[in-house]
Amino acid sequence: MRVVLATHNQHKVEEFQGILGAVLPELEIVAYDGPEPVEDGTTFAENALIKARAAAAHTGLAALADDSGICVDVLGGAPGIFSARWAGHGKGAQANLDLLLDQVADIHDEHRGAQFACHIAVVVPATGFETVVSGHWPGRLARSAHGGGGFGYDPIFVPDGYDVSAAELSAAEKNAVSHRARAFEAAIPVLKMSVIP
Ligand code: ITT
Repeated sequence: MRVVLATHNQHKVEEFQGILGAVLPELEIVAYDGPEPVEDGTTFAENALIKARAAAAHTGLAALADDSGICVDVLGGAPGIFSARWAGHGKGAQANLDLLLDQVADIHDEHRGAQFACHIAVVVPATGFETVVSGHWPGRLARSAHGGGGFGYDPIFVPDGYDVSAAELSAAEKNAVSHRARAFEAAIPVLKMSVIP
């Protein structure tokens, strides 16, 4: 069964394959290379649906999309849906991360709470089925970047229960406990019901 994954973020593709490959081997995940829709939703869920609908409409296949980001308590949940472009369009992950560290530089350790959020939309054009599931990964912001694994804000995110950043975890460890893994826990029964014959 072929399912199109509506992302242009190669790191997400690898994490999807790492998480899904073992659990639902009957799904063949194909990367979406069609036009990118404008992500003008106001929530993770709206943006995930916008991306999945565009890929489903373009390919005719069942589509999955992930909208995700980091939400910092003292910033009222920001960067949130703006995580990919927090320092401005096209500035890149390092600039985003540096800006966020600057913004919380004066914040004491006990107030540096943050969480990653991942919303996964499932759109099945053949039946009109649509849904969005989510997962969260609580933790706190480090004072500086550590580790070379993962992507995005991983080097400055210390998950609850760990003394190291998410970028210091192996891919398998991150894929077992991350926001994306938790969203998939919710997505798997939905995929079994809506996509797999
Ligand atoms: P697509 O829209 O093409 O899927 P994108 O990277 O633009 O790719 P989002 O709009 O969902 O995707 O933005 C997600 C951003 O949130 C991502 O670029 C990272 O900065 C951050 N992010 C999401 N998941 C993350 C993770 O597991 N580790 C670190 N940072 C993450």
